[in-house]
Amino acid sequence: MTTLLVKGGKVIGPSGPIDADVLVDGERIVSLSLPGSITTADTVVDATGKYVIPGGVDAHTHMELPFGGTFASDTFETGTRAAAWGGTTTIIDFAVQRTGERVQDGLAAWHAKADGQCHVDYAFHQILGGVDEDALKAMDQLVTDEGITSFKLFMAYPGVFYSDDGQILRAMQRARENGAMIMMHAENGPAIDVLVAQALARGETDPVHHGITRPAALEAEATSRAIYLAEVAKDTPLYIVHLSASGALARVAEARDAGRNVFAETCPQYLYLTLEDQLGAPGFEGAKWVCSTPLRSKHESHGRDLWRGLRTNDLSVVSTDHCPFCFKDQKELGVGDFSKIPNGIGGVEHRVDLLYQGVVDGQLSLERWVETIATTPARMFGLYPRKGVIAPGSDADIVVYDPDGRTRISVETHHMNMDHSAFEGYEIAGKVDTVISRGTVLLEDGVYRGRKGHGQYLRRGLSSYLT
Ligand code: DUC
Ligand code: ZN
Ligand code: ZN
Repeated sequence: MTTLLVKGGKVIGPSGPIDADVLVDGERIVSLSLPGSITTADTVVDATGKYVIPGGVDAHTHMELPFGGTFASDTFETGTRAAAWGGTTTIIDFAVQRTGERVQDGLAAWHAKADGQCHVDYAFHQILGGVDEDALKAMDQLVTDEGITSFKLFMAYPGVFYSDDGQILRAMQRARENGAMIMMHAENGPAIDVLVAQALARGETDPVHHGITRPAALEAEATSRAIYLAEVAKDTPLYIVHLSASGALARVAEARDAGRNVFAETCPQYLYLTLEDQLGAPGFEGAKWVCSTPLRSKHESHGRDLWRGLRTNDLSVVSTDHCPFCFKDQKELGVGDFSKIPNGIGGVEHRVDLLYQGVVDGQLSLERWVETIATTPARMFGLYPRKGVIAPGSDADIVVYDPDGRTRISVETHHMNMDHSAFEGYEIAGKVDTVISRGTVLLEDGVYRGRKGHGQYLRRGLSSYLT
């Protein structure tokens, strides 16, 4: 086996920063030791003056997702390469069962897209596009045989991914039995469809109306309903995805205060971007920021509340909901009708940096930064302690992060397959310096050395938070 030593850095773990050298043998971490106590290794990475953190775990991506008559523009190859550039060494993507399709066929199609293509390790959640007797049986089989222990349901998108309350309850009851996590897209889709039709009838066709017709109240209502349905299903574990609104956060916080098995994630776009400044950009420009849940108004308290929720652990995880579409030919499908703009923002490359900016701004501690981007998603989705921590026995997924570096986000320099950036021009204090995945250096001195096929499929266990 070849050894690798990451020396001189400050290792950030759940119990705080410690000065330690990290020794890797093959694909695993074998020890953390006093600085300078190990002097030889086949490869030495100098982390002096830098943070040494576990590789990022992005628990919410959509490579090649079919949506609105097109496909998300990152393949597993381009998307995982961009993830590696940004310090994310594990993604959990969503395999899709379309309505009318067998769950196992949807899953097989996802494996076929990803197999041999990935630069970093990957796992799958399963989207259930139709909850029926077969799908319920498939849930058991995926948990037992496939290492897929979480299922996403949609309260939005009637006619596409939507499940009604009865279907949701049945899937939750099944999850309570087999130990899986239910992930919920919590927006009231039928009510949104009414608002969308009314807006279009009034001639309101610009991208900003995507946000106006998906009001925060319909996210809070659906979040509350999901929490009640999970209670009826004997407190089945529930994870609210891409939470963007203060009202929804309040419902999650209430449930957590009551000791319920309720968790939530937010995404960088909801922490930094707003309905007025981005979605409301002049003309059709705002289409770049059409995603669901939508960006929220800066005149309300959403962004501030989300940062607080991250500090208090009412929000446990930051994922990207990476779902990129090019402006040309893809977002443009919705010129003259905002409801035809494919929903999604690409950001898999920038999550680690954008959340480090939260540390610089005094919103998060260093430990909380690492928890929300790596440790907690690994625990939440059955990948811990293999992923999400720098500890003996864990995979050697390690990022050396330079707090004195600077990152400027731009379409000119990013590696995602999209013709614009949702964070164009953002300057961040901090920079991904070196990226190691299972003992292999992917990025060093600004030079990318990774390759497609290095990334392996990860079978996941049950959530560490399961009670
Ligand atoms: N939201 C998005 O913005 N894109 C894909 C699916 C979703 O729920
Ligand atoms: Zn969603
Ligand atoms: Zn999503």
